[in-house]
Amino acid sequence: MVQAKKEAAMNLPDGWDADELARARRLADQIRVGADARIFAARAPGRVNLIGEHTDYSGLPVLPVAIDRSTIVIAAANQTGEIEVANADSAWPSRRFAIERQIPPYDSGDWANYVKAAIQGVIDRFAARGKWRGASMVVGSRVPPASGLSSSSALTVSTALAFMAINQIELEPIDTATMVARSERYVGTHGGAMDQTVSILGRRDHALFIEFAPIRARAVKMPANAALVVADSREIADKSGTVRAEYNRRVVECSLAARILGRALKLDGVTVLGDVVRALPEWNAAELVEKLAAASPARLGADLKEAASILRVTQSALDAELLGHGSTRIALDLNRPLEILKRARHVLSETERVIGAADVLAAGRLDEMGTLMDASHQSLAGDFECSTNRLDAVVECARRGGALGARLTGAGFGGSIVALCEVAGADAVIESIDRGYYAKLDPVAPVENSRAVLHAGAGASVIDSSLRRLRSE
Ligand code: NG1
Repeated sequence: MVQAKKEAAMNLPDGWDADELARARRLADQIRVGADARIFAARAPGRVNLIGEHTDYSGLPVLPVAIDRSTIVIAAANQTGEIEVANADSAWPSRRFAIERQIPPYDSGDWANYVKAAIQGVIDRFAARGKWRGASMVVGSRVPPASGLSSSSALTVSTALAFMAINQIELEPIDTATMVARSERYVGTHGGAMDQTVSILGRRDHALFIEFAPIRARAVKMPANAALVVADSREIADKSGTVRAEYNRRVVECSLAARILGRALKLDGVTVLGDVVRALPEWNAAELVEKLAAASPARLGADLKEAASILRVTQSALDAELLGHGSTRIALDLNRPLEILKRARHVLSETERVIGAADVLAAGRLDEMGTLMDASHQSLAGDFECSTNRLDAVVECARRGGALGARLTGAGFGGSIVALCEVAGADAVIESIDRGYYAKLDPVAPVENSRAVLHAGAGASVIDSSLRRLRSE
């Protein structure tokens, strides 16, 4: 829960354990303000998604956990009216920018675009407010970047919370999630709202069953005997380049599938597959896929002409609706056809799996949960085509080591896998990945940084303090 606390240690929001406080203190020491100046420490976790991959932007459910790795932003109001932001990791250079109605982005790939995204999101949400306080910020992250654990959302959420605190804005957690999810599109990825929502609403020892349109979440207790092994393939899923193009392409393909299906079923106003599912309480994936196959070729020309003709709309109207305009316009590779059927088959079958998984997990039936995760990976690899040889290899090693199920987690195209096992079996899974995967990588980097047993941790929160008080907490 997002909560500003003014009091000392005993009242700190969940997630602020001794380690996190020590990190906050070290970061706060880098900010140049007097010991009694008011500072805010915002903490937002990354996430690992258990199941429900590439469903959120179709408005369909997901089942992630917030992890016990977070990004912390320390912020103090400044007099310049600008945002000055430093990163504790020297690989990410300091940045300074003015708070304007439309903040121009840095070049694609610049880390501070996520900072700008957060600030722009707050400004857009509270557009009527004329004057904004600037802030000096220091960022420190323990969520590994580009590894499918949503370091981007941890940064965007923590920055938004810090900036809101500086400007004395309070918002319900669900509203904050909606705002930040939208604002992250500033970086050009047309993502859903899973990452931001679980980062904000996550609960210790629980997964979150999140539904969309509107966002709502139900906590599902993680069985006490369950362990989550997360292993990074060390293949970088860089969301500022080709991965972003592939991701956005999937968003377009899924929306086209939805529109064609909506038309075939005579449903009004369908733009995402979730609209179809919500209109048909008795739906099932196999039947919907069959209906789609009857209404459309499995793949369509990439210039949207064929899709426009099936949908009986003009190509330019479809282009504007699907690809957007301005700095967030999606570029489509016009040499490749758009996959419609396979993408819809993944999203719809995955939705059935997610709904099943929430019940199975709540009942502690880990074997069945593992089977669903395996099926999810197969569908992501085959129909959604977002796995890679390396991700498949790590998944395979986890299974060989006795995992009950394993799958890529996050957008894919590199990044991490998540394996479910019993607590007592976690070491064997890790050993199998070490031996079967990391040992064969060249050059050999310390494996300790690449895989771990992660725990479901608390969602984001803010501490309102002074340097002096933070030091004594
Ligand atoms: P990651 O793994 O953080 O790139 C992305 C999207 C999610 C979701 C997953 C796939 C963003 C910020 N995140 O996650 O919304 O669509 O892919 O399930 O775009």
